[in-house]
Formats: sequence, C-alpha cells, structure tokens
Amino acid sequence: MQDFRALRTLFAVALLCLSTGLSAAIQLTPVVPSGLSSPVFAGHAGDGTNRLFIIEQAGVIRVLQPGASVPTTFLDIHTKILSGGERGLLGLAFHPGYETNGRFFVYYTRISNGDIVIAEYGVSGNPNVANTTETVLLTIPHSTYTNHNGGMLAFGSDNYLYIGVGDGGSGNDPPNNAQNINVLLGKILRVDVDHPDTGAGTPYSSPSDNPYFGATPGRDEIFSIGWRNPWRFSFDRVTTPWVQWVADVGQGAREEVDTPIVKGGNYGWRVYEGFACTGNDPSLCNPANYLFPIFDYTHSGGRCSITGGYVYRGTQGALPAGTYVYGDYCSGEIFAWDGATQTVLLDTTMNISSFGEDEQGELYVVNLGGSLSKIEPSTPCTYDIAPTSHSFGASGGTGTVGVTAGSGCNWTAVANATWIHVTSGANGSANGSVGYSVDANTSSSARSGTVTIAGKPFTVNQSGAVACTYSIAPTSAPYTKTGGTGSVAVTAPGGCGWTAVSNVAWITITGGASGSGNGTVNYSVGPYGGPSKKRNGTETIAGKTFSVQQTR
Ligand SMILES: [Ca+2]
Repeated sequence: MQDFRALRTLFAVALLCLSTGLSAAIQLTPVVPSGLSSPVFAGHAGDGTNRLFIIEQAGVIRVLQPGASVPTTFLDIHTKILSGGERGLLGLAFHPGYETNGRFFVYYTRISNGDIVIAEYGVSGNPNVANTTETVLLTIPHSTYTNHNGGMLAFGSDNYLYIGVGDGGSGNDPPNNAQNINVLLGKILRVDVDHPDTGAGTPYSSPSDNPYFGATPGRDEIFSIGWRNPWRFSFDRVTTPWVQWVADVGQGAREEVDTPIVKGGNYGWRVYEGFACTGNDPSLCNPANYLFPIFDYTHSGGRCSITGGYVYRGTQGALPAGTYVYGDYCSGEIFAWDGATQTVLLDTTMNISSFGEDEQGELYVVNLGGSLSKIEPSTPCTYDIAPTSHSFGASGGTGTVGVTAGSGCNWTAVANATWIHVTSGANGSANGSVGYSVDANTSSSARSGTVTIAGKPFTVNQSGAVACTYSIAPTSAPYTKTGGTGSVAVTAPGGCGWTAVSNVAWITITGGASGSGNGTVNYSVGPYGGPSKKRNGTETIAGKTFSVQQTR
C-alpha cells in the first residue's frame, strides 16, 4: 500500500473471462458487505473453526464466524496504536499451534512515535475474545517518516515467524536502510518465537541458519534484504517447504513480485526498482549481485502500488491451482500470474488493501473502504428464452424471441428447418433477441420446426394450406352417334392439383389433363355405330367421375 487515498466504497462485481493463459472467471461475493473500519488484512487461525480474522487499521481485530456477515471484536488495542496513512495495526499471524496454545502475533506502529512493534497476544477462555496482555517481541525504530512501515507477519513451514519491514520511509530510501545489514528496516526478518534468547533477553531467538547469525556481521534476525515496502507476502501452502511470495511496493515506476525468497538474498532496493536500475546508486547496478523479480509491472493505466496476495490452493475452482492472485491499490485491479503472464481477473473500484486466505485456501479481497469479499468462480451461464413457441398460418410470417443470459454468456440461434430463417441475432451475448421468418406453407399438411436458441428449443408451428376439395360441373353429358366435344369445369382451392384421365378409348382428353386450382378439362367423344343402342364411358377428373352416354 503506497498510501490510503480517498475511500471509494462502491465496488463492482463483474465477470471477466481471462484472455490469455488462464481459462477462468471470478466474481466477488461480499462476505462483510460494509461496516468495517479501514480493514487492512484478513486471515485465519488454522484452528479448524473456519473463522476469519479481520484487522481494522486503527487497532481492532474482528472475528467473523462462518456464515456470518457481521464480525465481533476479538482484540481492541487501538490505544497502543498510531494510525493513519500507512500506519496502524498492520499485520496478524497465528502461531502454527494456535489451536492448543492460543498464541498470536501482531504488527503495528506504536502510539508514542510510530516505531514498529511486533508483539504477542493470546486468546482468553472465550475463543472469540483475546486477552489484552501484551508481550513485545521486537521494536524497530521508525519515527522519521510515516510511510513504508511494511506490516506483514506470517509463519513459514519451518514454524518461524517471518516479518516484512519497510525501508523507513520517505522516497528512494535516503539512509539506504534496505542495503544496510545492520538495521532491520527494508528487510524480511525470520525469528523463532518458541525459544526465547535468554542471553539477549528477547522473547524470541534468531534461527542459527539465518544468514547474518552470530559472529557473521549483520543483524541476526535478517532473512533477506533489499526490500522497499514488502507490505504483503505469503507462503504457498502446498509446496515443500512453503515457497514465499513477496510483493514489494515500488517507488514511482515499477511494482514487483519476487519468489522464491532465498535465505540471504538481496532483492535489489534501492539499487533496483523491479528490473530497473534506479539511479540511486548507479555504480552498484551490477545484476550479478542481486536477485530479481519473477515479474514487475509499470504504473500505466492508473496502477501505482501492488498489494500482494496468495497462490491459490483452494478447492472450489475459483482459479487454476497455483495461480498467484494479487492486486493494485490504486487501479483496483485484481490480477492473476500464471507463471508467464499477468492477467486482469477483475477491474474493481475498490482500494485493495490486502488479500486474505481462509482455512480451505479460498481467497478474499480486503477493501479499505470497509468490505471483505470472497473470490469465487463466476456463476455458470444460464439461459432463458421467451416465448418458447409460436404458431403461424399457412402464409408464414416473422417473429422475435427474447434471450435472457448473464453478462459474458454467449449464445447462438440456429434454425433446424429449411422453411424457418434466422434473420437477426444468430450470435449474441448476455440479453438479446433473435429475429426469424417463416415461409408460406404450400402443403395442405401442418408442420412443425424448431430454432435452437441459446441451447433451448423454440418451436414454430404452422398450419397447412386450405384443405383440397374438388368439384366438377357438369358431372355428365349425353352425345348422339356423331359424338362431339365438351368441357368440364373443375373447382379447387389454389395450390390444389388435379388430373383428368379418360377411362375409355373413345373419349379423349384434349385439354386440361392436369391443373391446379380452378380449371377446365376439354374432351372429345368419337362417333358411335355399335350394335348396342348406347354406350357409357367415364372420365376421372379431380378424383370425380364424369359420365358420358352416347346413343346411336
Ligand atoms: Ca550477526
């Protein structure tokens, strides 16, 4: 955190698909929607209770029960704390044996002069209330400038307490603290809180394999050097040993993430800011002497101050396992680092003061504006269409179907019959509509077809053309022995086909052997001189019988 700027309490919950590297989408689910007073950290006790502990900057630790949205007070030590800007109660770490020993540790700037204090507290007989008895482990002078206090505490898999200390403040580290192994500023410290140093009279000791331990020049507590303001660091809980990830807030140009953190490593500040030689000590810019970030990013796009996060190891699938999640305090962006690429997971309006992790490894975003939100997988896309069917007459027509879908949820519309045409909205995203047309039905049969819209069937029913009924007139005609010609009128609806055939050789169809709708059939009757007095013949016209009787 470079500074705490004007609070912006609104935050957006948006869905965003990652463009590269990752195929995941997250959403923020408010856990404590509002009401926190400048929260700067959230974490868990590792005691199986699944509670979250939230630091309020002025000096209060709140405890949130599983499923609750309003936390209660676990510890209030605001009278000990100088708060404001980058100062305050900044860090909290529970002892790996907290479940049985109730020990936890805090990091704050003290009321009298802003010096950094690392202190131990313990839980009371009530698991949701801490004792106010304090044991100070370590005090680090930091009264000159208000900024760059660091503030992170966390236990490593070696059960030692790691402490991220800022460089003492101002800009460009005027005293060159971060490269000075005789001061604790601008360092990550590692101490053993289970073994007091009776010789030194401290309630902690320094592990003997710390790089400057004992006779080796330099402060025994130091684990790594060259840090500007390692506001937040974390351990990847599944690696062996846990790998440390440090986000070091930059000066004016570059924000950096470093991992793994090597014992005795020099991470560059104030000689380097990210990968860049700062010009503070240009003659010292020999890359061989420093360890560099795995990546850095610049201050483009309103970015100004990295807020370190966690390697995701949760099980709900919010992100691919192993993704490092972090943010920028100024831009409100939540980022993912997949090992090769930085991706914006979500662009919020929050002032992201910290991330947090629960006992399941799920991650939280702490908004200085007063809220705590959980990072969850985005809601799976669901789709609805309305209406789900429509009926048309034989002449056809057009229509529209409304689609309801979540933001970022894509869909298509495909007609499954040749007589239905999608005329608009063949592809869409989120809410939209599909236009379609239905051809005229020339068949007498009714028909049904579908359009698959956003995976749902939209049914089109269409009635057949008017039923084909036929009549002929006249239905018979007499002829004398000389024969002759005649015609028969056919009455039928448009589109209704028919034929005319003669059933005897002496009647010939001369016109209208086939037709559609109304029409006329012409025929001729040959002369007759047979032995019988008369003969009878028929034509079949439009399914009807036309009778001819001829006399001699
Ligand atoms: Ca030493």
